[in-house]
Amino acid sequence: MLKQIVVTFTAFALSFIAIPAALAHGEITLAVPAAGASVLTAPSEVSIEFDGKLQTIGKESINLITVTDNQGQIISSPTSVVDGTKISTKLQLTDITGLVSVHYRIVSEDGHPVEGDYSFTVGQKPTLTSAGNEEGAEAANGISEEGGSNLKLTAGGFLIIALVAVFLVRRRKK
Ligand SMILES: [Cu+2]
Repeated sequence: MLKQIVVTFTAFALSFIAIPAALAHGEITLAVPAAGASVLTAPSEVSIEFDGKLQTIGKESINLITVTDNQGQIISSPTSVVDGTKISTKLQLTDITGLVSVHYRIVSEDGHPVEGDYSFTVGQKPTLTSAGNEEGAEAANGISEEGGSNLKLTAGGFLIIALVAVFLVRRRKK
């Protein structure tokens, strides 16, 4: 009975190990304004820098930032400009306050599409951007990156528990 549980448990733990692969590319290194930041007035543009060059295919806009205000209205230009590792878009409407949402869809250097969202707030006392940036970038990546690494960690924990269990069962039999 115990052995059966251990075997099931190990299989369950192993099923998680296979997942991690799609990590560590298309990560944000700098976002302006930073994710989670507060700025007094709306910026004229929103830019995001990634850890690798963005892929471009001809003139197709496969890399795009879409910025929306707190009413869900799109306030960014329909096109984004890609320059190496950086993508930016002009804001067409800057007379706004409140939560501004940024959605990005890029193709990373290795050809993987990466999507994400983050937000910043307009109309409030500015936050310290130097300290906020890295955390902000992490928050922006949160959906895919953190989720992945947490999963990895959890799987690792499961595996260790499973191995200890197997060891104990074997010892018992002797
Ligand atoms: Cu990739």
